[in-house]
Parts: sequence; C-alpha cells; structure tokens
Amino acid sequence: MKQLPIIERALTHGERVAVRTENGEHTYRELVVGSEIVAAVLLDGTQDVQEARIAFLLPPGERYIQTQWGIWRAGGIAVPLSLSAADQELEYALEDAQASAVVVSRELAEKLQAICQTNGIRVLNVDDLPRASAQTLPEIDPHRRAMILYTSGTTSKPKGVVTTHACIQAQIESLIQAWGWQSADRIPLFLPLHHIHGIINAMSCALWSAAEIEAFPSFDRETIFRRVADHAYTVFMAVPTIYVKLIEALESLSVDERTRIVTGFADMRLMISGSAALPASVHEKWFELTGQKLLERYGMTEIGMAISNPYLGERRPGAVGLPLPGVEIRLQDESGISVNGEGVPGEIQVRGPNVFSEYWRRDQATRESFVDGWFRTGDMAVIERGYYRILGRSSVDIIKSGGYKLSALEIEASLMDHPAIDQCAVVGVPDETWGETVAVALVLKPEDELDLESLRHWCQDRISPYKIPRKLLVVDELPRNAMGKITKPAVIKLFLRT
Ligand code: MCA
Ligand code: AMP
Repeated sequence: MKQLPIIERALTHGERVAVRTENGEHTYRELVVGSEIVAAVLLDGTQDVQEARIAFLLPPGERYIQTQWGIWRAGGIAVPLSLSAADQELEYALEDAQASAVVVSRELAEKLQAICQTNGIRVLNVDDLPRASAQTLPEIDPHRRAMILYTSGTTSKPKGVVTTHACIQAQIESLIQAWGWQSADRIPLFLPLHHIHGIINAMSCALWSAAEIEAFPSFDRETIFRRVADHAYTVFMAVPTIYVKLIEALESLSVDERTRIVTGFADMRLMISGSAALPASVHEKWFELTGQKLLERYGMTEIGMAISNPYLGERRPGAVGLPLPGVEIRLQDESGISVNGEGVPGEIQVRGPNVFSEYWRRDQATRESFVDGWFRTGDMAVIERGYYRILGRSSVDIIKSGGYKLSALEIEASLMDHPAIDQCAVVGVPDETWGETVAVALVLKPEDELDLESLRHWCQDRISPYKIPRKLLVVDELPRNAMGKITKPAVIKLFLRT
C-alpha cells in the first residue's frame, strides 16, 4: 500500500534519532509505530475516519508527532490546539472545527475534560492508548484535507485555515530546496506547535530530511544557551523577539561565558528569522555578536513560506528577498493593477501549490480572500534593488506581538464583556522587544473604575497571555472621524504621546 510520503520517508530513516526530549531519544521507527497505535484507536474498527477533525493538545515531542501522523494515517484532519489558550479559546476551536475527538497527554487531560464533556467530544489520553490489534490503514489521497490551523484576521473570531497533504508537502519541499536541509541537521524546537513556523518550517522540514529535533516545552533562554554552547545544533529558527531577548542576555554575560555561547551560534549552518519584521538593527547586532547573518523570510498561515532571502547569496537586512521555489508572487495596487516594477508599493498576492484551500466552513471569507486565483495577503511590499521589502499590513486591526498575529477586533470583543467597559479600541503600539504590544483605550461606564492590573487579571481566564493588554488609557471619548468611526491611527498617537 502507498503510504503518505512523510511516513514512507520515516520508515527508511528507521533507527535514526528523530526527536530528543527531556525523557530521552525517539527514533523514526518509534514515531511510525506510535502513529499506527493512534490511527488504530481513532479508526476503532472502521476503514477510514473520513476527514473527521481530531484535535490534540500536546507538548512538543514524540507524542505530538505520533498523534499528528496517526490522525493523518486514519484519514483525519489534524487540529493542533494552543498550549497557552484560555478555556474559551479552546472551546471555540473545538466547536468551530466540529472536532469529534481530542488527543491529550496525561498532564493536560484535565484542562479539556469539562469542555469535552459539555460538547460530547471523545477524549483520548495518548499515554494510555490500548494496543489495538494490527489494523489495515486506509490509503490517503494527497489532495485530501490534512490540517486546520486557527489564525486571527480582520474578522473578530479566528478562522480555520485548511491545508491538504499535497499543500503541506509543497510547503516542506520548497523550504528543503531553498535552505539546504540535510540529514545531519539538528534543530531546537521551542516555538509553539499550533502555527506554521513551528509545525512546518522547523518540525516537518527536519523530519522530512531525517534530521534530529530537540524539543522543549517552551522557549527557555538558559537551556538554549547551554545547548548552543555544547554545539548541539546546526540550524536555528526563531521570531525577532527571541533574537532581541538573546542579544540582551548575551550582552549581560561575562566575556568568557559569552564567547562559549557565541561560538556555538557562529558554527551553525543556518539561522533564520521570521513571523514578524526583523529590524535591520537587530540583524546587524546579531552579526556583530555572532558573525551569523540571519536569513529573514516572509510567510503566512494561509500560504506557508513565500519569500526568502537566499541561503547562498546576499542576506539583506530589512528585506525578505525573493519568491521561494514553486511560489508565484505579484504586487497589486488598490485599483487591482499589478505593479511589479522597482519602488512601487502594492499588496502581496500569492499563487502556487503552497497556498491553502479554504477557510473551514467560511465560503464567503474564502472567496473574498482570492482574486483571479491569487491569495490576497493584506501585506504591503515594494521591490528594491531586486528584493522584496515588507512595508506593513494594510489593516490596522492586525497586531503582531512576539511573532503572534492578533486581531484587535477579537480582543475588543472579549473586553466588551467586562462590566466596567463602555467602549474600547485595541491597537498595537511599537515595541523594541515584542514588535508591537497590545494597548487599549477605554471609555468606562459612569462611576466605574479600572486599572491595568485588574483588567489583566480579569483577562487571564478569557484570552491567551499574549493577547492581554500591556498598556491602558482611560479616556472620556475615543477619537472618531466624521462618520463616527473610531480612528485607530489617532488612538495609536494617543499612546505614543503618553
Ligand atoms: C509575553 N509577555 C508579553 C508578551 N508575551 N509582553 C508583551 N507582549 C507580549 N506579546 C510577557 C509575559 O506576560 C511575561 O511577563 C513575560 O513577557 C515573559 O512571558 P513568557 O510567555 O515566558 O515569554 P516568553 O516565553 O519569553 O515568550 C516569548 C516568545 C513567545 C518565545 C517570543 O511569544 C513565542 O513563542 N512567540 C512565537 C510565536 C510564533 O511561533 N509565531 C509564529 C506564528 P511577566 O514576567 O510580567 O509575567 S506566525 C507563522 O507561523 C507565520 C506563518 C510565519 O511567518 O512564521
Ligand atoms: P500568521 O497569520 O500568524 O501566519 O502571520 C503571518 C503574518 O506575519 C504575515 O501576514 C505578515 O504580516 C507577518 N510576517 C511574517 N513574516 C514576516 C516578515 N519577515 N516581515 C514582516 N512581517 C512578517
């Protein structure tokens, strides 16, 4: 029987170590065997789960990979959940995806028990799966749906981005070709595994290449420094905030300590930054400290990676380079005219096998996000001396903080449930470490009071930590235009003045 290519490849990598965690080493063979157990339990005697949505909440490591592959091998759609999501966010994703089952680890089972009970969703504990007798697995057509990732946008609630097996394969193969992935590579994995950056760029590219992953529950600077000083890695991928934090920490060390760590960074084959703009100053500082020229690339949940500085060739600070293999890019101005000449700004539009197929159960949003078969990213760019440079988003309601894309509208909708809040405007304000930080201007109900600390406390059970406002202004009225609509650029200016 024909297997999914990632499984076929894993079978040939056999006894090589695929992933290392604090619990030890796991070979490619173990991943395949574990995925068979997950698939058999999901199939439960049936032939194919027929694109049932199977969610999972698991820390990075072998159980995550076995579950993702197991869902695929049973014919399901994998829906990875965020480890830092609040209960309401988890419930939203499970309901929207109409998940029929959730796979969890023993330590995370409690987090989902109540939600799943209320919604009639089957909970499977990956640590206690019965060893069902060997079961024939279905053959999976590459054009079947494989994954749903939830992403915030210009609508209040996150949308599910659907990709097929063929789309995921195209995203992986493009990066392997462009960045020279090889079986001798070793990469640390500390990015969250409910987004493309962690799932495709780091984890899946490594597994496709028979490389080795060291998985961590989250980003911990001290641990990473220790392992880098051991020369544990050849490839490193992070968001700009992480490089800013690493620079700060390196600069605070003694010369001896710093030298030991810096040598580990200097010896790596490749260091990449993405998910948000990498300030040219950070690019230059990193080069000064480590001798490594960060390779900056541009991507999006809906398209995987699209534009990248070259592996061999000029890695230009402040620019994202050229379209990746197999990816077509055009820039369009507001009147819908292509403007691919030098120095003329336009919206980035993308076409190719890397592009997602649909927003889950949102036909209209899917239709509106394409023009003549090209996906409209909402990001503006310009070509300068042959390279693309990102200018920013066309929507002020999208905030990028610590590499996470946040919807101002979604945060506003949550805050409006607060009993003291009459009106609010959420914006992103520039921040050296986080790129942008979430700020909220509020009009309170008469006689009510609210400070940042109590608002943050109230938010804790409702939204993910990175969506919680870090700045707050109480105002008598919000700035509005002649039509009565809140003008967000004026709100941002209010914050910049304080
Ligand atoms: C946390 N803190 C923040 C923020 N997040 N403050 C301001 N803004 C924020 N966004 C505060 C916490 O409240 C805490 O404060 C302190 O910072 C440390 O929090 P912690 O969570 O421990 O921070 P961290 O572990 O250092 O997290 C930073 C991080 C993380 C590692 C950069 O945000 C992260 O993993 N980001 C990557 C997200 C990602 O992978 N995005 C890719 C999606 P206190 O100490 O006061 O409590 S984009 C994508 O996939 C596309 C396709 C692409 O192009 O890649
Ligand atoms: P997400 O929707 O979470 O996948 O985030 C995708 C968004 O991140 C893109 O639409 C861009 O706005 C932003 N982004 C990703 N990479 C870069 C980059 N190198 N420079 C600037 N913005 C970026």
